[in-house]
Amino acid sequence: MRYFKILIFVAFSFLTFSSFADSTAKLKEKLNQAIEKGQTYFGHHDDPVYGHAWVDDEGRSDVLETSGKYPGIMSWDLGKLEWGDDKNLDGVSFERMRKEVALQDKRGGLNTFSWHPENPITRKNSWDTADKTIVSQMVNTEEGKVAYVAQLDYLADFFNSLRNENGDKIGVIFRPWHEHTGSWFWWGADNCSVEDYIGLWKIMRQRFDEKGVDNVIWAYSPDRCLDVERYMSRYPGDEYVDIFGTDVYHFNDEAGREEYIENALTALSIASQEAEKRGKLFAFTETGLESLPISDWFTSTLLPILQEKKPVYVVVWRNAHNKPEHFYAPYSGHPAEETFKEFSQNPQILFIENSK
Ligand code: BMA
Repeated sequence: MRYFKILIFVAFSFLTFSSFADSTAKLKEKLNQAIEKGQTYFGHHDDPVYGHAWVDDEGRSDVLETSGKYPGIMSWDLGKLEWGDDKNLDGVSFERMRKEVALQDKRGGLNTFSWHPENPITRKNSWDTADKTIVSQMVNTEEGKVAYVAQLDYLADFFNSLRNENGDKIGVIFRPWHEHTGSWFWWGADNCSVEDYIGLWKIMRQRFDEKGVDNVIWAYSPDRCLDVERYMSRYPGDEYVDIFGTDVYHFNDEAGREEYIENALTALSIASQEAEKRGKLFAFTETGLESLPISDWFTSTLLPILQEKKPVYVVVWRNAHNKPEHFYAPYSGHPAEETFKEFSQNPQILFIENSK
């Protein structure tokens, strides 16, 4: 009887472990294959749910309409899921997001998530930094922790619900608490202590483990850091991070081009060094030039950076449907369309063929 119990226990552990291994192992394998071939998945935020001057048309994508292919990686945001809302902060329905994640997985592409939450204490948005005690309350007070964990439960349920046609979980990337080395979010450097920031990660991971979330791999994504001390200053620890990321944007059009290239190369070198030391991956977790005033930006500016550094993926930000200047990928008819297409045909850059 005793042996029987042990046998059952071992079988059960194996089952749990293999289901853990399955979704994230598949994802890691894909990422590793790209690295071995020196390839970079190209990503676009909210790509198939809206674009420049259109919203909610199924099957559309500005990237598809300009390059003939879907992005290799879709980027999504969970902001407002922390209250159990139906739609995120940019109006994307979570139901639709779930469906699109499965479609992208079926196409052979990847999915990554960021989170711009409202804080659980005063319920102000991510950019409201007036109260510098928010993170400390979430991490150090019983009431704050309970409120934070209640938010996390919505996220955990959502991740657990990401399934393919067979009902198996889909492995995805999550990069919570991003750009924390800047101070524009309430979890940013000037708005909480190092220990409390790391506490956000610890509580999150503990809760996700309790809720059985086993299909997430984790990305750390400081904003533009030009030295390793700053980059690593709030690093939560090797057990919390799988991918070393960095967010670097191109500002000031042509005048800012050299500076952007330098900053991106420096930040990516730091991310890649730290990743390599630990046998982990690194990625260009967010970038872009708003409105693309440099029409060959993808081939003249981004491509050389990717060729030199070879991050496993790069994500450009969203093409808003209701803010005409707020776009980072070209749309049909935009002057950057032609060279974007050329970029998409480069064998190093991974897009996904449209299977329709
Ligand atoms: C910012 C802008 C905002 C958006 C936010 C979260 O960079 O695109 O309009 O609400 O990201 O997606």
